[in-house]
Amino acid sequence: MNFSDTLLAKLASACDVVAFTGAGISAESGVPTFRGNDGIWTKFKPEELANLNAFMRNPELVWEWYSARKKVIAEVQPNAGHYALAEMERIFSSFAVITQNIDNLHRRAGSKNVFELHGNIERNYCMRCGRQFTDEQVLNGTAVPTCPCGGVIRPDVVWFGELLPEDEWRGAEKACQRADVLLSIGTSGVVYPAAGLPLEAKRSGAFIVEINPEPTPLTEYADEFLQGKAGEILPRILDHLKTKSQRNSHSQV
Ligand code: BJW
Ligand code: ZN
Repeated sequence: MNFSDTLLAKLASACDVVAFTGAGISAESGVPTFRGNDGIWTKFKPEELANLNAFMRNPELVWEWYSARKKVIAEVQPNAGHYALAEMERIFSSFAVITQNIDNLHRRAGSKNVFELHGNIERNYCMRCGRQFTDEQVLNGTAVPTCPCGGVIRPDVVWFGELLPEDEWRGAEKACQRADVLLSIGTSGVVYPAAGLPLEAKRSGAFIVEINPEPTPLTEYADEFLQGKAGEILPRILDHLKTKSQRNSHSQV
């Protein structure tokens, strides 16, 4: 796949860049997506697992699901897509990763400016007193972990019907409003309010690039649709950026 001259020119002149990511960027690390053919929710219905009512009704089942996912995520590694974004943070004057993922793989790849819209599976907290717990403290064989205060402990993730963490959301919105280019990577774009961010960036003048093997509801609004895998396309974009910054540094000598 060759990149268009317009895309290369937009990237060459961009100061503020945002990468908006979803489960697809972690697929090549071995983390299943939610809604793809081998997505998690072909086997489990989201309403049975990712909402507070479901947790109150059947905490054992929800904890079983999260314990299994915590184990998968602890064993996988960031892939070429995550690493390419971490390097881009060193190239652009301002670069933010806004992720819907809870797997912490962006930070593990070296990205620093990360907004986690849906929480982080490595954290847990008591629903009564708010005390934080590590995985070692909660994954001790008890089906539903409890706090010394008697409260039930839950994973620190955002379920349907819950508000997104305020600081992360505010930071993400600001980054989108000032972005010159937004890369929407590996998300089906159906879960709101996160799915509205690329459109908010577009309304503020950003050039929207979508990277996904499949079209999504965002595709018709994207300025460029790069059809394929994040782990293959992002390193190629990075190569172009590096070639360009090398050329610039030679011309300054
Ligand atoms: C690749 C690839 C490769 C594969 N390379 N790509 C009706 C209309 C509009 C909104 C609503 C509505 N009814 C209810 C709502 C609100 C609701 C919502 O949006 N629902 C819609 C689904 C209908 N949203 C909420 O409830 C949110 N809160 C909220 O709105 O608060 C206000 C409120 C308060 C009180 C009452 C009502 C409202 C909260 C949403 C929380 C979402 N949480 C989850 C679970 C997190 C914890 C966990 O992981 O367990 O977040 S749901 C799940 O979906 C997860 C994800 O972050 C999120 C998005 O999924 P994502 O990342 O897009 O993954 P997939 O699988 O869908 O897509 C993967 C893509 O990758 C595909 O396109 C592939 O093609 C692609 N791909 N391989 C690149 N190699
Ligand atoms: Zn407690």
